[in-house]
Amino acid sequence: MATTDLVRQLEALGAEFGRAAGASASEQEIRALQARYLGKKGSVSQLMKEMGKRQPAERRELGAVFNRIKESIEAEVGRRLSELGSAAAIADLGRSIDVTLPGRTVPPGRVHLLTQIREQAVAIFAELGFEVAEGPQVDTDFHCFEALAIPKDHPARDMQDTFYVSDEVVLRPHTSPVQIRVMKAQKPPVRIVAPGVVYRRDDDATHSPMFMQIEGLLVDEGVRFSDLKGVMLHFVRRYFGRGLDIRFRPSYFPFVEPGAEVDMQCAFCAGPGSTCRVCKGTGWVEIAGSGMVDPEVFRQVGYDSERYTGFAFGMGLERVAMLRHGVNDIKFFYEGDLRFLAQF
Ligand code: 2NL
Repeated sequence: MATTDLVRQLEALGAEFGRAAGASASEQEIRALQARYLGKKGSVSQLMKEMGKRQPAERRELGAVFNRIKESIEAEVGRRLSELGSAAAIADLGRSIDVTLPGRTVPPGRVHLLTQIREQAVAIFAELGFEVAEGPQVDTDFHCFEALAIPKDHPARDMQDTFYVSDEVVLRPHTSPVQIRVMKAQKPPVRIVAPGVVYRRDDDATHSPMFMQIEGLLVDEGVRFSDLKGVMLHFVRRYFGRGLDIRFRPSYFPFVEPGAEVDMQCAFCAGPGSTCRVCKGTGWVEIAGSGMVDPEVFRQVGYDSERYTGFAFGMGLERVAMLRHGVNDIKFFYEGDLRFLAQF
């Protein structure tokens, strides 16, 4: 190729670059274009390979042309970049911001209904001198069953009802193991409530595999069933208000003797004979299980059952919350739906 043709072609590439750069719309585009001309395999670089085949004099001349084209391409890149930059800055200045728009408010959070219920229940028992005790949610067969005199063949120990981690370790199905631990650790008098989550293999409109319970335990000399009655009555009156009454129905729990279920008058209806769905027209709703601590439990924790007596009770907190607020499905507590939760 004649030197003059080479020079003409280089000039043409330079001009071509100028037009393409003028039409490019972003830094990325310009950089890509630059690589297509000046990169290792770029069109300008390819032509310059011809230079090697020339005599020294021609080589000098071509070198000068090459440098001029290369510099003009680089200058063009710089020019277009600053052009695009100022166009962007101007567009930015042109944006209008409505400073009168109200800000986006972050709604305040709130304490979950179940937490409120638990705190209120604890506060009511605290008025009677009960202290809060806590313990692990994963506990041993001994703390959950054996120490409570629950026989080996009792249905509660069945795999159908309890979540087993291993033969000897379970997810606690009640908070009684907390009380067992406290009794093993300290002498009477004991006056505690154990609130917390418990686990059972149950799942329907009124049962959840994980739910919240509060149990109470009072052990001292001379504790009687009437003390239990007074504590339960205080709780119901403080929690549900008004002059609601309670009643005890004989029932069986392996860890108490005698045992009783605690009912309170239905807060939703006029009483027996109504069509109330909450109490099914009986006028009473069950709220807890209770009883006098079985001497076998005292033997298991090393208490002298000749000297001490005690009562215990257990309540499902979801049930209490459902009764108080007219909630008809336990799943509302766990779904995290603000349309429900924000009402409390
Ligand atoms: C229910 C029944 C109950 C207890 C829990 C208890 C704990 C110890 C010793 C004796 Cl350490 N008893 N707890 C007693 C009777 C009933 O709960 O239906 N709960 C929802």
